Parts: sequence; structure tokens; C-alpha cells
Amino acid sequence: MKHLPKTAASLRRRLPVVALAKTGAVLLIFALSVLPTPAAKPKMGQTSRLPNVILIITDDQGYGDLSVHGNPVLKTPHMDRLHGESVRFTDFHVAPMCSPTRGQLMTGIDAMRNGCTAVCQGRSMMHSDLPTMADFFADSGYATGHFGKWHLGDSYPHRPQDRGFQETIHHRAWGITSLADYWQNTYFDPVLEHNGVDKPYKGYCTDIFFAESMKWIDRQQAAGKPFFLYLATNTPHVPNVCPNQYSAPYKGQHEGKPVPDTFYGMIANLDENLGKLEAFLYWKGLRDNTLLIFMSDNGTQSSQAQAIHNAGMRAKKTSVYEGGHRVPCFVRWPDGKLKHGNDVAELTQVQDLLPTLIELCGLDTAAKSTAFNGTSLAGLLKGGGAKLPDRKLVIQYRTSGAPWDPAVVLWRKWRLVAGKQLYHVGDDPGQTTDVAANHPEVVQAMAAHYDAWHAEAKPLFDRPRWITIGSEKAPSSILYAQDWTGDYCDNRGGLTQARAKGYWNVIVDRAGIYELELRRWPRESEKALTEGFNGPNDTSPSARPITAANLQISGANYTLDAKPGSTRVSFRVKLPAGKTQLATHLLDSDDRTLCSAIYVYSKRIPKDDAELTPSSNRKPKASAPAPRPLRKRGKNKSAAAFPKRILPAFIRTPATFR
Ligand SMILES: [Ca+2]
Repeated sequence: MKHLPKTAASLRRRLPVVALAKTGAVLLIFALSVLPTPAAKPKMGQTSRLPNVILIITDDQGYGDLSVHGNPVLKTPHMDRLHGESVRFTDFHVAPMCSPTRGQLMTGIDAMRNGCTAVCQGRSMMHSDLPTMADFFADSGYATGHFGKWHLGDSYPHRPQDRGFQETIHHRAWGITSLADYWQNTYFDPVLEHNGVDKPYKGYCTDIFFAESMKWIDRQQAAGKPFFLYLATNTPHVPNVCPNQYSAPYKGQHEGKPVPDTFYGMIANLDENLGKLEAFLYWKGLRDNTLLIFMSDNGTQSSQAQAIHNAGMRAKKTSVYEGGHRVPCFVRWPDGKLKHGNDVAELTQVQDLLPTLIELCGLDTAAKSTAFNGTSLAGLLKGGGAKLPDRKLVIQYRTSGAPWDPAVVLWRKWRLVAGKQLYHVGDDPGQTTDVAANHPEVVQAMAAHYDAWHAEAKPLFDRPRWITIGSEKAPSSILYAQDWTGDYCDNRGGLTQARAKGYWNVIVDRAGIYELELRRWPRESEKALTEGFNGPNDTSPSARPITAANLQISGANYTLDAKPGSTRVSFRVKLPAGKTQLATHLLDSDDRTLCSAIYVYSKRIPKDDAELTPSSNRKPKASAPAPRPLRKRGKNKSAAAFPKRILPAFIRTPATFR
């Protein structure tokens, strides 16, 4: 800090106090309010002409979940401040759900075309031959770091470290407490995956992701490298958990409506972390040459938040109405001389960001495809009267790929929903009145665009997404149920019920002997195959009478009995290189299928004389009858999927924030 001017240095010394403060929001507002004037600002750290890039994406924060967007309850002073300093895209669209938005962000290509259209069932992975945003940055000399949520595949070659990120600290799948996440993880003191290794961390998840991001930036600055930071928080997605100090101000009602205190609390915590990051960038001398993007990945997740303030839009997360997919997007780059403090009302989409960053940062594109569905927004960001070409956009997601299932076409202010309903969101922002009958020529033009788009996109949607086992880069790997083709199974409810079935599309990278370990519970749980959620004495339907396991791969069939009390059934099989399907069945005493293995641990065995599992004619005879239901249908993807009696252990909010 010796290079700082005296006044600035004295202010800098206050920051650790701010960073450690348990009630940091007030102090931080103070700290930012006393930032020196431009003449006194620090000059250290400008080690490269290339701009640094920070892309912050929050999870399930709707357009209305910011005070600057008119929320009458929630206070987001740092997001509001950033809004004031940024170019704001006010008609910016994503997919209505986590993974498809992230796949479109990473590739600049529509979800139907890049393969990642849903959150599980093998549909949360992008085709591995597509370059990602991180690849473009890494190949242009940038350090690339990812912190937080990925949700684009948890097995090689789909993990962030396989897709261009040199450093990653993340949880697996859709969030902390998801099926692929570390056993019994919580938002406090979670175990996270650091460059492929599970490690324990201290603190609240969002605080960890911001703090680790700043440590990583520090290292890049010290090394004199430009950096691309992808900071993707798992909050404010469910489960709704935050330190009490953030939710306490939001307990109660607003105009007779219940306030979602923990949901707003998670955003308040995010806001405070954004403020800490902003102060950090300032005092490191990085703020002016850092291109910072702030956005969300879909509409609000909270029905209560939607009722309080949804910025006048219809519906929320998962909907193809506006409230599902129009989100905030702020861009700030002081040295780039963008037209800051300005709204851009043109129709824009998340697929535009990669071509935008390539143009603004002058990234190397020589060895990669740039056939994006997005268009660079650099001209709009710089002002000067630039306009985009008149274009129609399509949002389609989920697992079917069938026409309009579900989809919306966007053209200027027109929205064609499900191929039939037409709305003009300029005249009718709440999409209350279907005007299709009054504008048949608009419907026809938009439907024709969709038909041509779908005809081209569907064959790309149909391409399988492959997980590779036995690669030199990942000789051991874990296959998770959310990445299989088959039944919906990506949360702890699916894990606990253990009824779902599926198979994995697998590429065996190198011929040889493989050990495939079939489990129902994750390895770190040390739970037996038959055990219920609450332990060996649990007689609830979560205890499953598994007595054998069946494996089918590369045209061969194997069945082994499970040893009483065992946690797994392991097979040693010789596999040829190439594409295959890996299917598993966990069997009852009549060889009926109870479910597939929820986890398969794969390892290539270098030793050629390993004893092999003999192939067998013993095959699953039928599906076992389902046990009595654990929960009502329609509840999933949240802590609510847990049987009620075990719910508190997972989503508890500690009385004090450590
Ligand atoms: Ca989301």
C-alpha cells in the first residue's frame, strides 16, 4: 500500500475493519461514500492494457428484486450504485431456468443448439466440442477463474476446469444440497470442489465465493496477468438460508403480503458482498480497467417476492412469460468509455455477451468457431447511435425439444408465446391481453421465424452429450444421476426415494480394465445400499431392499450379489474404447429393479492382470413395485423435497453467523 497517496492509504487501512464487520453494510456504505475524488485515486495495479473482466451472475434474482428497479421493501444500495454507474440493458433476456441460461452465456449459442436445455436428465451439459467464454479468454492470455455455481455438468469433460477455467471453487449441480453436492452440505461451512478436490471452507457460501474471488484476483494482479472472473453465486436460489442478520430486517408483512425474509436476506448479503468487491477493486487500482457485468440467470424464484414487486411483469422463474426471462444486466468499464448511466432499451439476450466481450477485449478467435447466435453489443455500450439489426429471438428450453415445448419468440416489443398468444409488452407489460387476433401478420411472421429456427435447431438438440471415462486428464470420475438420460433425479428427494432409473452416454477414452463402483448413496456418506436416510434402523420407504446390482456396458451384462451391509457393488470389467451406454439396476431379492445406481464411481485400472467380473445372463426381470409415496407430486428441486422430519437438519439457520 506504500504507493497510495497519504489520504488514500489512511482510508485503505479502514477496509479490513469493514470487511470483517458483522454489520458491514452500513460501514461499507460509509466507506464507499468517502472514496476519494478521481484526482486522489490510487494508481497501483494497472499492469496490463487488456481490460480485466468480472462477470457476476446471481441465481434466481428477478428484475424486480432490486431497490433501483422499484422494489418497495428490499434495499440493494450497492447494486443500485452499480446501476447508476453502468450501461443498463432494460430488455435483456435469458432462459427461464439456471443451466440453459449458463450454457447460452458460456457459448453464445442458443440452448437448443448447444445441447444444454434443462437442469438435469442429461440436459444440463453443453456439447463438449463447443468453445466456451473461458476458452476464448484463456487462449488470449487471460487468467480464468470460476467461483460459485456451474451447473453445466459435473463429470469430465464438462466440469469448469475442463471448459477453460484454470481455477475453480464450486459446488456441484444446481446448488448446495443438490444430489451431486457433498453429503449433508449446508450453506454454512460447506465442502466445495477446488480444482477437482473436495475441500472444507469456513463461513457462509456467498461470502466464501466473493472472498475467494478477491484472493484469486490478488494473485493475478501480483502476477501481472489480465483476468476473467466468472463469479456465479448459488444464492438467492433455494434453499432459502442466510445469516439471520440479513433476513431480520425483512421479517413481517408489506401491505398485507408476507415478505420473503430469507430470500431478501440472501440478496441483501449479496449486495453487501458486491460492495466489498467494489471497494476492493477501487483500492487495488483495478476498478477503471475492469469490465464488470452484473446480471441474473432467470426470473425471481419467490412467489412472495413476485407478489410484492415483479417490475410489472407476468410470472416468474420457469415461465416463458416475461417475468421468467427478462432480467437485469448492467455493464461498467470506465476505461472503455462506455456510455455509462444510460439505459439501452433494445432487445438483447444473454447469447450476446460472448461476442460482445470478444469485440471489447479483442480476444483471439483464430482457432475457434464464432458462429454465435448472439450479436456484439459493443456498439450499444459505446453509444453514438449504434443500432442492432432488426432481429427475432427464440427462447426454448426443457427436455422435450418438441415445437413450442415451451418456447417464446421475441421481436421488438412483440412476444409470441406457445405459437398462439401474442402480447405487446410496450403497451401491455403485464401480458394481460392476447392480441393475436388483431395482428395475424405479426403472428405469421414470428411463427414462420420459429419454424425455420426449430427445423435447424432440433437436430443439434438431438445430439447426445457424452461423459468420458478413463481419460488421462480424469482417470477417475463420478457419474451422477442428474446427468443420466432417464427419470428426473437431481435433488435429495430423488436420492432419498431411490426409485429413478437412467443410463449415461459414455465415451470410454482408452481401452482397458475399469472398476465401476455402483452406489446408492455418495461415497463420503459411508451409508449402506439398503439403509434409509436416517440410518440403519430407519424403516421408512427410504430404506430399500437392495440385494444385488446389475451393470450393462459395451454390449455385456454383469450381475453381482451385494454383501449384507455393503455400501457398494464393484465390478471390474474390460472395456473397448469408444461410445457406449452405461446402464445400472439395483435389484431386490426377486431380481426386480428398484432403481438405478444414483452414483457410479469409475476408475481405470492400469494393471492388466486384475481379476475381472464374469459376465452373466442374470438380468433384471421387471421393475419392483414403488413404495408408498414419500411426498406429494410437484414438489421438487428444493429442501421441501425432504421428508419433513429431517428437514430442519439441512436447512437450519444458525443462531449466530460465524
Ligand atoms: Ca437460476
